[in-house]
Amino acid sequence: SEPNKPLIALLGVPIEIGASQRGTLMGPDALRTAGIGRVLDQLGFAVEDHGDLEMTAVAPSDGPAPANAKFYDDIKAWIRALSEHAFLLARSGAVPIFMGGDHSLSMGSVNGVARYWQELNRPLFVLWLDAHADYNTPDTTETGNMHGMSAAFLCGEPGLDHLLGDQPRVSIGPDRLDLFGIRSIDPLEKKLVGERPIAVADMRAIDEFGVGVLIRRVIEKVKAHNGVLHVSFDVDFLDPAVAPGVGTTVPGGATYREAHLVMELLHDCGLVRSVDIVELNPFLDERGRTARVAVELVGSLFGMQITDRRTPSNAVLPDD
Ligand code: 4U7
Ligand code: MN
Ligand code: MN
Ligand code: MN
Repeated sequence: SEPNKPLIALLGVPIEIGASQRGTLMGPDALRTAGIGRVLDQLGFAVEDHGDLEMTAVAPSDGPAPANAKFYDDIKAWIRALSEHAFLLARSGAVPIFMGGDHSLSMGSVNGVARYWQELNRPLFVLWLDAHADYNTPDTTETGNMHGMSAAFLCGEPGLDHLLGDQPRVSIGPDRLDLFGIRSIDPLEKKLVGERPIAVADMRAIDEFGVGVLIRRVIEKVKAHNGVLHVSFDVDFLDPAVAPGVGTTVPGGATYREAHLVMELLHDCGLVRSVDIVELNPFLDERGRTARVAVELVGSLFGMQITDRRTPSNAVLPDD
């Protein structure tokens, strides 16, 4: 690919068994159909589509699967393969975009990129854009669905301890996780999140302070630690009126413009090094609307602007 263009690597991860509703396996192709590659190409990136991760072999059984983790053996095979692939994509110098697939895939994508940044001694922070906290463990889950456990796993919570097998496990630490947009959390999950030093911008905080203030707070924290940022974008972060194509809709989500502003601010900070787009369920979508919105948001995240004028950073006085 052209040497002077920044590189984006697309990888489809068509996993659906982490969720209760079937259909997220069609997510990667819906994002392609909605033009994710074309949009990034037009923004000046060299885009490499690595196709879909394929699950050829199921990992050999290494002990009994934990109780309350549905499809554990199949998911662990996905996660191990994905963690290795994510590590290699990050090491290649590309910004990887992991196209789901349900949110269980983040256990592999984030673990893999975290392994790369750990080798460089740059702390990785994770921004979790989601209606849900995804902070269940096999002990707290009410459903057994592993897409509700990924953030907890990444923060080193116990219960899925052998999931990665021989892959090195790199916990990000709960103080490096930002839950953003949450409005549905289970009782035991809420208790666990409350006991951890996790930053939470729930929908009430977003209503009170606006996404501009709250995203800047996330960005300042990452900057203060000389860190980099992974964005894990669950499309149910969006209000169901904007994004009907998800299996776990929760009312009261981010508006179209709130979500774009989040992405625009993230682009401007220059710290985003990897992205998940998860939970898009084309089987539940209305004429491709949700896939199209997701691709438009990816556009904003990678530099699409309404005007090409610089925005003042303090929102009061122009910079010059
Ligand atoms: B998603 C849930 F019980 N908390 O654990 C659970 F409400 O990736 C939902 O954010 C999890 O969409 C949602 O099953 C997972 C449920
Ligand atoms: Mn495919
Ligand atoms: Mn999620
Ligand atoms: Mn969710």
